[in-house]
Amino acid sequence: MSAIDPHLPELPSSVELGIGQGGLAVARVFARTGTAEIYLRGAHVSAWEPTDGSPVIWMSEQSEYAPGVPLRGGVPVCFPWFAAHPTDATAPSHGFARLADWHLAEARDAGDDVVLVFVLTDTEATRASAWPHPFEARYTVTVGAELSLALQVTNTGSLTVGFEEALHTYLAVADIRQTEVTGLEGAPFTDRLTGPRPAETTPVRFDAETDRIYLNSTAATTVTDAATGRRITVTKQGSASTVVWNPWIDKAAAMADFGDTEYTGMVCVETCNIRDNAVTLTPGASHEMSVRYSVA
Ligand code: TA6
Repeated sequence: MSAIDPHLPELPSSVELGIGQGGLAVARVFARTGTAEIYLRGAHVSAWEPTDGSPVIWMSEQSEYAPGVPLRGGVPVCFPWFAAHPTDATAPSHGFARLADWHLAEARDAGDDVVLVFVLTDTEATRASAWPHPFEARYTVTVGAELSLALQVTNTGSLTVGFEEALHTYLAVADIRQTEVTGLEGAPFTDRLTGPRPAETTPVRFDAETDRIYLNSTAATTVTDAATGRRITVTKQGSASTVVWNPWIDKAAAMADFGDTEYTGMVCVETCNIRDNAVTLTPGASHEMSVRYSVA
């Protein structure tokens, strides 16, 4: 039990709970091999930095930290739908999970790493939402020389349910115009701007707004940042969809919480189960989607 909050677990010295931007509760993590920050709003990883490297997770300087507004950058947890809700125009983009206050259920040292477990269960608000089902989501964040994220969803209701999910990760790059994403060659994709596209044999490169959905793709990907030589490898389990996104100039300028020139410093490689790859859970069943980021 912690003196700070009777519901909190005992915290190891490597984890501090404090107040971050906008007065929001934040967990600051100091593992021997890496540091991180996770806002309890949305269980939102907003920073991760291996001790021998530079920041890997990107956050916008313009991000808002206000109720009802998702943080811009980091790792938004998108659940139980992806992007706009298919039938309810009033429903928030990418679901309610990233707007909800998650509970820090566990925090412990694990060798050189630190493990935190955040939990979100159905509330009056979610039961009144476009997805009113009972559920428990457990999100395990492992911080160290690598960053590992695992989202486990359990159907605690009596009906079979379907949902979409995404760890919508913003990765920091020195220059998007010298960045490429490999691992998706040979996979057909849908470009949200121009529709279904045939597989390509070349890496994904960026010279315009890029918003690609790869379905039935379990491949690991690597983001190569030629300007610095850094490679970020994204390895996933339990995920059949990958999204690659950069807003480029016009869309960046159109977003109030995204600096007009910030598009050059980020790329989203998102670990998902969306559209045809949505998850179906019978009563009592669980599903886990996980992803690991390593830097070379
Ligand atoms: O990740 C792709 C995407 O669906 C883009 O179309 C863009 O809308 C992005 O997500 C950000 O969505 P948000 O609701 O966070 O502004």
